[in-house]
Formats: sequence, C-alpha cells, structure tokens
Amino acid sequence: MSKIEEMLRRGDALMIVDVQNDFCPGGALPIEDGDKVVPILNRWIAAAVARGVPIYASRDWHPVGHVSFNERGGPWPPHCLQDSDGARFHSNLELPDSAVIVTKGVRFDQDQNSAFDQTGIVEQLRKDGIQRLLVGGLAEDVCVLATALDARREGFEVALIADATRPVSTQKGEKARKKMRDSGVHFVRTN
Ligand code: VGL
Ligand code: ZN
Repeated sequence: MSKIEEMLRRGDALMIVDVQNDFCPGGALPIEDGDKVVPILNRWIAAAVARGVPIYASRDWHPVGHVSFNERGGPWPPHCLQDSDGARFHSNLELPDSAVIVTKGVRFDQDQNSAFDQTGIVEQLRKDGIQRLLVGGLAEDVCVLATALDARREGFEVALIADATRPVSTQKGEKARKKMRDSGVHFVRTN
C-alpha cells in the first residue's frame, strides 16, 4: 500500500474544491501556482480509487452577470462562466468517472462559496457513510475555507491536504488556516 493509501480509511471521502482553469495561471481569476495542486491531487485520487474511497469534486459554475462579479458590485472579475473553457476542471486533473460533481455558484441572488451551501451534499455524504473529508483544491482562503468550516459545522472530521491547496492572497491564506485550525480541522501533508 502507498503512503497515501495508508492515510485513507473507510468512512473517508476526498473533496476536491474548484480545480478549474479560471483559478489557474492564465485563467480569469488566477491563483499563484494554482495548477501545482493538480499532480498532488492526482496522487490522492489514485489512492482513493485504490481504497474505494469516494471522490467529490466541486465546481464554481456561474451564470453570465453573476452577483459575485465586479459589474454587479461583487468582489470578483467574471470567472467560471457555465460551460466555458475557464469553468472546466484542469485538463490534467485525473477525475474518475465515479467522481461526484458538486455544482455551486449557480444562484442568481447570492454566491455559494461552500460546497455545502444549499447543494444538499450533507444528505449524500451521510448516505455514503462518510465521517471524514480530506479537502484540497482552490482557493484556500475562499471556497476551501468555506467548505472546510461548513463540514466541521455539520459534524464531519476534516483533514486539509495542506500542500494541495493555494490561497488567492497569502495574508488571507494565513488567516484561513488559523480559522480552520480553530474549528478543529486537521492538517495533513502528502508524503
Ligand atoms: C472562488 C473566488 C470566487 C473559489 C470562487 O473557488 O475559491 N474564489 N469564486
Ligand atoms: Zn466564483
């Protein structure tokens, strides 16, 4: 068994947050080294498949003129427009067909940073017998943070894969890690 496989057990799920082209270098809302998480997450994906651990992958999936965009007074430039190249998962991300895709950010009236925000995912996770989420992806200080905190609030154990995430802002990344630690999120690293 690989070192990563040994870190996985029954009741775990891998939660890959928003590894989409627009959040990688060259995208509409590029995160420094955002693409560097891809090969690391691919190793976790392979280990999860080997161990029968379910994989969930969230995607930001905005309508044109979304309320979170600058043009509407929101904090972000337009990004992850539904069905655009920018909204696609990074082409090197090796998601198996069995991965469950969680789509968010589709509401017209509000943003959804967390994969738990009105997606119904809690019911799905409980049905799958999930107790612990291993979380990685983009961005550490936005959607990864919101997802990890909501998972804790819902009573799941959470392990952040610390080397498989990157923040939009270095400073906010530090604050995000503190908030996650304070909420009981564990930090693991890829061997
Ligand atoms: C995200 C900014 C705007 C994210 C989504 O996935 O972290 N960041 N929308
Ligand atoms: Zn967004």
